[in-house]
Amino acid sequence: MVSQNEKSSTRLPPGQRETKALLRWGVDHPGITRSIPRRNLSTWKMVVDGLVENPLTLPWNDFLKLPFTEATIDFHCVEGWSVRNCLWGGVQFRILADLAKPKSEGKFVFFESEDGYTTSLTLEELDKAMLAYKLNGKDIDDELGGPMRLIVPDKYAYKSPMWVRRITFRDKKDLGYWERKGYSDTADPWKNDRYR
Ligand SMILES: Nc1nc2c(c(=O)[nH]1)N[C@H]1C(S)=C(S)[C@@H](COP(=O)(O)O)O[C@H]1N2
Ligand SMILES: [Mo]
Repeated sequence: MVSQNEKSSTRLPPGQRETKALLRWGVDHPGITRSIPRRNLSTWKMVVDGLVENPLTLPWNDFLKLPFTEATIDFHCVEGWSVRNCLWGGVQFRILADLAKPKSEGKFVFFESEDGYTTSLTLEELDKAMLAYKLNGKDIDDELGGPMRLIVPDKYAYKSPMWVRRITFRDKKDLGYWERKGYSDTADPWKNDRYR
């Protein structure tokens, strides 16, 4: 198997062109709502619930205590732009899943964000995902999904929700915002897998 890093050093997925920086929400392109959710770390909480043995409600300070890792990951928007070598820092999704202890039937993970955006992935697809709060060594700006967003390597970016606030383990697949509108649920940029 070719790793993400080997792939990114040689080529971009089909139909993608390189841009230098991530597009800022509400500045470079419109989101699903006009307004950008502004962080309030004193009231921020992440909820992990559904089919888990141990539901979690993590305030910001507790979230920061989870083990920190960094990874260099390319970013591919389904509209055709890619940003190479983003250095994301945060908590591996697996660490949070291990704390929440999904039941055997809870294999479908549904994400809800502050702006009403949703997406979903299987536990297997989330194996290398990160709940990121740093980008290139700095806190992630509100315009780029801060204080915390999911980053899923090797999926189009609509599978990387910004401003995540709730993660629910379910026993069936429920489609997210763009997937319901016709975008691919598997979203593999290397297969040009854009539409359902
Ligand atoms: N909450 C939320 N997350 C989202 C979206 C959104 O509208 N709301 N858009 C997705 C899409 S289509 C893209 S390309 C990226 C954009 O991320 P960026 O603003 O960091 O470039 O966020 C993804 N995650
Ligand atoms: Mo996108």
